[in-house]
Amino acid sequence: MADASDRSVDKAAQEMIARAQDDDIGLAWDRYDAMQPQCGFGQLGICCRICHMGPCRIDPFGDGPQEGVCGATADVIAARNLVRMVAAGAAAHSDHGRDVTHALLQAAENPEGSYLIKDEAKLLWLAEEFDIPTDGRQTNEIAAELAHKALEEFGRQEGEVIPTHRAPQPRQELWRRHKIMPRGIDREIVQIMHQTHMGVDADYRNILMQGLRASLADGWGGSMLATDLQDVLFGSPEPIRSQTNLGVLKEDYVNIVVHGHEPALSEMLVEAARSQKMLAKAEQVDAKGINLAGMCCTGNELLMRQGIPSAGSFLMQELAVLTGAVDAMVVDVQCIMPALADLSPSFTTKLVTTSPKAKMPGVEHIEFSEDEAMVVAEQIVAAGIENFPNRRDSRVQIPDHVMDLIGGFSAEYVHTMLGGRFRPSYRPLNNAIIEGRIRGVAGVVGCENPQIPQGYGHVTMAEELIKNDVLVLVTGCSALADARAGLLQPDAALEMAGPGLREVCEAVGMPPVLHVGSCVDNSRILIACCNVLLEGGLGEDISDLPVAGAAPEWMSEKAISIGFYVVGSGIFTVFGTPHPVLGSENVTRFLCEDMEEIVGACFAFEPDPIKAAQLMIDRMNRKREALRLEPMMYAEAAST
Ligand code: SF4
Ligand code: MSK
Repeated sequence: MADASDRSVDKAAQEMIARAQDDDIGLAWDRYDAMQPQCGFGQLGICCRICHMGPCRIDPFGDGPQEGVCGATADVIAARNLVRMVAAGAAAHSDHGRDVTHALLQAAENPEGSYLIKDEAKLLWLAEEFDIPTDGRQTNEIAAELAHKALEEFGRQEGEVIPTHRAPQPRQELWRRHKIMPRGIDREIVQIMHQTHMGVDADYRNILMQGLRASLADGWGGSMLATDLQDVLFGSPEPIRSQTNLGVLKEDYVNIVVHGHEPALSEMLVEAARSQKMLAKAEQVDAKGINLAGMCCTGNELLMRQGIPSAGSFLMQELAVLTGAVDAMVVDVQCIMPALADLSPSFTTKLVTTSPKAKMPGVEHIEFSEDEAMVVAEQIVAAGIENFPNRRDSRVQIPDHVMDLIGGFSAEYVHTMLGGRFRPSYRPLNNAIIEGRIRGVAGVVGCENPQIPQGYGHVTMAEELIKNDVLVLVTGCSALADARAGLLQPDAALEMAGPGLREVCEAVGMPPVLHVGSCVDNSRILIACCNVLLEGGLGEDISDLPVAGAAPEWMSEKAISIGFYVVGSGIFTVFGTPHPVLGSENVTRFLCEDMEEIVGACFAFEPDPIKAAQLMIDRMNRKREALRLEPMMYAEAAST
């Protein structure tokens, strides 16, 4: 039996993995082991089941078939499979964005309803961008018009998605030149599905370029709108203290874990859980109170805005149930393991699905709708409270591991954090890069995957980067892995950061690893790059900047879409495990070399997080040289 420390670097996770092993309960890691050997054709991306003449597969050794029944080559098959992953990932992000837009419309049209508009300044800023008159108009009127216009953006048939115009001019011109400036996300995804239908596009390059275009509609459209409109509705994040790991669950409280991605319901759950009505109900079942905790990106959304503690990241969803202390796990969409349905009853956890898009057989479904948000939220909290007396105390085992953290860094807040309330500005960040205190900025994002010990890739990479004076921005499960390791605390800077980065962190009082949000909030990293360029002195385009991206433990199709739009925006990006395309030399070369010529950045695949960090650092050094920046201020930081 595998040692728990081979499965996760985190002590709380190890404790629960060991518990599962003792009780002979299979977890994602065990199911992964049972799946070995995994299908080599699938791993290489050269099986096709797009039409019913197939399934077809290409012999990677060259002895067997080199074409499908229709004549599709490994290049065509691998490219088609990959961009279909982009389509699915972009759809997930952008459908999330559309749901937020509906919630904004609900808030605007029904001021007495569940939602309020919390960030009017951001609403007005967006109104200007969308050419919406504001003089003499009520906030609600403006919000309604913005919601309608934003909804039109998702389906935009012609022209350019409006937030793409936030990108620097040279980037916009590059997108137009290569015909990848995106229209609406719906349009681009439909085009991917058509282009990759049997017997349509047989040019792997053309297929991959459409993948880029659709991903840009996600990053600069669907995801960016999701982030912006969530900020308008629920407030733009500002630094906030919180905690993470399974130890945030409380023995004597009703524990409700919210898991998935969308904050529209979970924001209401926060209010419901704090209400006197629900607290009184909890008292009736002898609970000391109601403890709401996050999981995955719904958790990140609540953590960033409300300071709600996070119980964990993707691979911890089953482990949270194993504590026997979760009275309700409420799931919305994305990254929810179907395995929860069988596991939950054994540990008296009431699993509740809430989205019409994500149900599970035999699991209670309490459907969420924006127009009855608070009613549904109260119903769900009540279900958790009613389940509390069913807990079997002898089965409760909450690992004693909790880590403090600071989250809530938005691209906008960086202005204030660095420049102060009176002179908000990116100038201090630009100067720190120009003078060689900070080498560059890395975005380390994405999931966890049982192929890699949980957290090893994220934490090792982040530590290596900060040691080399690289400021690290994190989102999603990467942020939570670093948080568990203590990297989201200012003190971490003193102990681990290189001397230049340490100086900056000490002066500002910030951690060297900044939590900027959930998966859709990777758009905040793009905006931070735009703000740096606007501040001046570091080039004209995003591809000029000493920045890099990484997804060391990715698993989701959303990660492929994110990778595509980040590279398409000009940022070199390393994936820990390769995209499933290695069965096609041409597609692999396109991703890892040719894209450099087209969009000024490309992918690399590197499983060793230290080597991957070094690739990112090399890239930053080359960009620094091209910009003729000062040498790094402290030479010793350059060595790893
Ligand atoms: Fe086979 Fe071509 Fe059909 Fe794919 S599209 S399953 S390669 S015949
Ligand atoms: S939750 S997409 S496992 S980051 Fe956003 Fe984590 Fe990846 Fe889901």
